[in-house]
Amino acid sequence: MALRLLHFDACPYCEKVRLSLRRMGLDYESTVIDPEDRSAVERISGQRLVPVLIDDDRVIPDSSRILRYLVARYGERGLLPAGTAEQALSWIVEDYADEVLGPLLHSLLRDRTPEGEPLAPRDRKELEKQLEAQYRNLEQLFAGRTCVFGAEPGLADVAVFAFLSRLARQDSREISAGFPHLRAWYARMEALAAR
Ligand SMILES: N[C@@H](CCC(=O)N[C@@H](CS)C(=O)NCC(=O)O)C(=O)O
Repeated sequence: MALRLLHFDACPYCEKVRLSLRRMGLDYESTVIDPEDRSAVERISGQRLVPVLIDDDRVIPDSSRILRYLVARYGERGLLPAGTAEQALSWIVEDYADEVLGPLLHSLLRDRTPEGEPLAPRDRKELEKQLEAQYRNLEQLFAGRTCVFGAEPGLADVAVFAFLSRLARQDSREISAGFPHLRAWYARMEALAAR
């Protein structure tokens, strides 16, 4: 087995894959990409987005495809919960993180609409309200659970954390004290990320 990951630090999709690889106990060779120079990514994978996983002669772009490949090739290794319904829900949460949290946080961090236009103050306020609603949902979830499923972090936790942690890292924004259970879960996830 010779896994290699093309990635860069500030990319949440890459963080999702890095943390999943760690959770699965899979070692990999790291190739850090300059976000301004995609030539190596394009040469290797035929497209410009990271992350890209290379496993011997296989080249796999797209974080969700990479994770499905890893599970199919190497087994679940703690990334997925036991039941099939919970496994399906884990993938659904992973998709939610990519499709809801990702664009929302991207707009807030760049202060731009998804089309690249500067955010008007009213639009920014609306996005902040949407983020607050996500926090409220997650607070309720973690008020009743240690992790999304079971006692140990899995795919669903990793996916949500990969995006929320961008706000802390790129904007020094902390989750408010009004969401104590979400904060406690976040601290547990930070410990996994620091391992
Ligand atoms: N759907 C892709 C999205 C990956 C993605 O958007 N990566 C960003 C970095 S976080 C990127 O490479 N952007 C470069 C660009 O848009 O040109 C995935 O899940 O891997």
